[in-house]
Amino acid sequence: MSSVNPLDFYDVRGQLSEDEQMVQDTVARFTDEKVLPVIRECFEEHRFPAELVPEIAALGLLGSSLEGYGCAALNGVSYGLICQELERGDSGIRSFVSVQSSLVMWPIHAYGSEEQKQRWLPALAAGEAIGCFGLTEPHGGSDPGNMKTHAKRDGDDWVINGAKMWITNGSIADVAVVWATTDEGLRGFLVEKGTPGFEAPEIHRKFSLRASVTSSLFFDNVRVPQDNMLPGVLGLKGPLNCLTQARYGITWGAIGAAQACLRESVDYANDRELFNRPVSHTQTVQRRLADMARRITTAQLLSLQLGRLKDAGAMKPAQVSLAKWNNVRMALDVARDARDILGGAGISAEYCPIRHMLNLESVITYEGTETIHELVVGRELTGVNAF
Ligand code: TGC
Ligand code: FAD
Repeated sequence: MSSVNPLDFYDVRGQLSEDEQMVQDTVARFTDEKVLPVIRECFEEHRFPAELVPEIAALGLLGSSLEGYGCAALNGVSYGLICQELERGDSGIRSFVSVQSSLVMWPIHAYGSEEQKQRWLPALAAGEAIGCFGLTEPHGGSDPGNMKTHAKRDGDDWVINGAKMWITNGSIADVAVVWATTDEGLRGFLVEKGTPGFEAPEIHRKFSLRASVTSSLFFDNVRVPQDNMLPGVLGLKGPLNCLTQARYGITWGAIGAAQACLRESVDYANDRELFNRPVSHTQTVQRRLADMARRITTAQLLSLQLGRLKDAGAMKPAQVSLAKWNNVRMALDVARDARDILGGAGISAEYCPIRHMLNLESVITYEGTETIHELVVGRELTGVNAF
């Protein structure tokens, strides 16, 4: 039998420290024991499994890279492995952790006042509070520089008007990190659930990320005190820096989804007998499986190197764009191919490829569409902004 691990062809695990391996094993066990048994039903019922949040928090997976405030202070590679193992279960679970960690806790930690950090970070790390990140607006998410939501100073308060769309965790969030234009430039605000004029209705009828909550946010003269403004950043680089953290995690997460699809394809092709032999004994199917392994392997090596750069403080946004583009495209192609290798069974939720495939249609769109990331790399190569 083969001496290589089909899901880790180049032994990326051998490059991990003992601590990193322990993180991977812990999250893998959680996915196998807690996520996989419920996720198919959650996807079918369009339900986020909120009952898993306390355990996700107890494992230290929320804000895992942050220091202090009850956070685990793990390195960037460990955060990547967390995303990979969670998304092997479902992109919706990884999404929950990405948003809470990279898009809510990270900006409060990086840009918040000490009072804001004390108020929110321990509760968010413990899963006692949930957060969401409101950047995208209904008229076009790719160009957040053209933001319409605005906040106007009124004495010691700010008054926010506008709307956000496609916001993960929106309806279940206790606090929303909301980006709005002001007379001074773009600013971030913490808007608490229940603030008069603030509504967060859920978006229904999704065919993707069905095990995740996605919402609109509406702000009708929402009054928040000056103390709820994030003092540490002004301008579009504020939210874009958060996206760099989350996109990095997604590069790893996509690998997990693809690994689940490859595993299912190999098992199915070994079992399925056609023309008096397992379909895995045909050259065509072997080439397709080999191609999946090739693409997963290159994505793994990309994310590992990106993680090492991140941990050395040397990771650049354009490098994250290249990996987000490559790895999510890889995972979506692998999921579609896996769906086909399973034939008719591939359209059934009994098997994971169709669920991953549908989820990855969101993953390739959110956190910057594939085109946006191609154009970021193009701009890096030419120096010309072609957006
Ligand atoms: P541009 O002029 O390029 O930049 C404005 C300022 O931002 C800085 N910057 C970045 N900083 C950190 N990380 C990055 N990736 C950055 N990219 C740019 C830049 O240096 C500049 O700083 P300064 O100091 O000079 O002012 O801005 P632009 O308007 O030309 O836009 C560039 C573009 C198109 C790349 C950007 O708008 C973009 O990334 N658009 C895509 C928007 C997006 O990704 N939205 C995601 C919403 S959140 C989400 O989808 C969550 S899903 C989560 C889940 O469920 O898992
Ligand atoms: P548009 O920006 O309208 O893009 C439409 C098309 O135009 C795309 O194909 C795009 O690639 C293309 N395009 C754009 N610009 C150019 C160009 N210059 N040249 C050529 N083509 C171009 N946002 C948040 O703020 N917070 C969240 O928590 C969040 N969660 C999400 C969860 C889900 C399930 C989904 C689907 C989205 C989520 N988003 C979130 C929004 C997501 O970030 C946006 O959908 C994404 O940024 C794209 O914006 P858009 O949907 O408005 O598409």
